[in-house]
Amino acid sequence: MTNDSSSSEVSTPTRRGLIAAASLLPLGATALAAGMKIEEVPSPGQTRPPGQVEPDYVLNIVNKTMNPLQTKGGDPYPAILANDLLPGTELRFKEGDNFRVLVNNRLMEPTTVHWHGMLVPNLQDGVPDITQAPIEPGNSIFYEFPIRQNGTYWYHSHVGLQEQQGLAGPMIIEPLVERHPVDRDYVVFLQDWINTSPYQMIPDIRNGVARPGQGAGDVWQSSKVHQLDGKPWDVDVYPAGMLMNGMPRQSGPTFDAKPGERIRLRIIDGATSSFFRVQLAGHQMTVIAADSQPCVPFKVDNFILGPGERYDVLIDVKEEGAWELQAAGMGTPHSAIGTIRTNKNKKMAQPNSTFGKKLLTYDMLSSPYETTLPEGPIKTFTLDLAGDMKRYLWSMGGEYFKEAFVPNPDASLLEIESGDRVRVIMPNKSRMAHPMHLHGHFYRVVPKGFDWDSPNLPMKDTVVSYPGETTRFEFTADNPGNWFFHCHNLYHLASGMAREFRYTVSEGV
Ligand SMILES: [Cu+2]
Repeated sequence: MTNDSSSSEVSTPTRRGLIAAASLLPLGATALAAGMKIEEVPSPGQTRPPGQVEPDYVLNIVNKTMNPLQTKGGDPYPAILANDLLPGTELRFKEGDNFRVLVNNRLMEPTTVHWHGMLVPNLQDGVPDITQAPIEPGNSIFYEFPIRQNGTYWYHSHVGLQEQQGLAGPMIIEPLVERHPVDRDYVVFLQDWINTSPYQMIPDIRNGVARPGQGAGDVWQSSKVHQLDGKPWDVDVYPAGMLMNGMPRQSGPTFDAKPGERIRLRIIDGATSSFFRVQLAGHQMTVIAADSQPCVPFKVDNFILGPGERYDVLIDVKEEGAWELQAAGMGTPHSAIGTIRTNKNKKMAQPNSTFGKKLLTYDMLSSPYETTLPEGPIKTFTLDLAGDMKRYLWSMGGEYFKEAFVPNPDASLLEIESGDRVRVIMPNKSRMAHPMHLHGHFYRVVPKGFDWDSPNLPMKDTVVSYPGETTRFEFTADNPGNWFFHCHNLYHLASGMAREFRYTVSEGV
């Protein structure tokens, strides 16, 4: 950091009594400490006093009412957005740059923003009560850290259920050296939407309300629900519809192309609870990265992503035409739809109603370099993923994390030490798929059929654990702090499905 004021310490007491968020506050703290109103915090391009660091982006977190699915007869519903946009402003940086983002909370409630997949210093991780105090109404936080990675990421609120109200957006880090030069590079940001209050969902589920999430004017066609291999895909919240880059299926985004071009799609599941199965009419897709991390390129007909996951794919456009890009919401009758087209007059080719056979599975992902971890003391955690469906509480390792909808939390810390080789084994004893996300680290996933010693296992930050299966991963403890580890289904998180990894130091050291 170049800002002298960044060294000032401001202690922010939290529930866990540990945290000092101070060194990440150069701009906002300075402005606020000087008694400036929030409106007076300068925007990019405005002149600042010498010595102050400019943010590259300002995210104003605001309320708005909207009906993004264009539901007939649906009343606009209160949304929470970054810069009035759904999804929020795309953040784009270059590897090696400093990440400098000013977040202004212009809501009447607290918020934070988490930078999903970023190897941040712990205090910049944006998790209330674990790495920082929530940003109170009218307050600001300046997040700043060096960027030492590249690829496709996203950001989202980590307070309450604000993510379901729209507070999420894409974040792209361009590499210093591009492995896959392309003619066009598009972001495909997928979200689910409900035309009602997300805070009603868990009470409704607990009260046995049919199809929580369905509001006035919403349509749910049971005969058209997307399944996997003819098996039901369980959902507990029933979205009103899906969005691609904030647009509903009837008027989705168009991605222009020319014959002969190579296109990169950065597909991000920024949904609250929805998994998507993605296919493109008339094309296979070459997968080149999973959760920002490169993989040996391979072709698939389609893939499933869970909330938090990202896949980067290449498409070679061979001829004139228009092709539908479908992201089918698993367990729902809804899809987000876009079009890749070379010619405005062409009729759009639609994908087959049955998905192509070659579905991406984790055992197809292979890192282009060896990912074997350095030697270190092996620490193994076995954490059952389970749900108490009568009370609608979700647990990891039989314990419930303190969250809004958890009456009696008892989750203990998962204690690790720097240098540990941490192994996590998660038998999924529930009927639902859980996208399990670890903050602040990438881990190597050990798919079925592989063992801990396999050299080229894929690196990820979010892994889907399927019902009845056991998911395994390992990481080196190399980023000290308190790190959230949770299911990225927001309703599962809010009802207990989370734990905290905490770095400790052995006595006597
Ligand atoms: Cu879950």
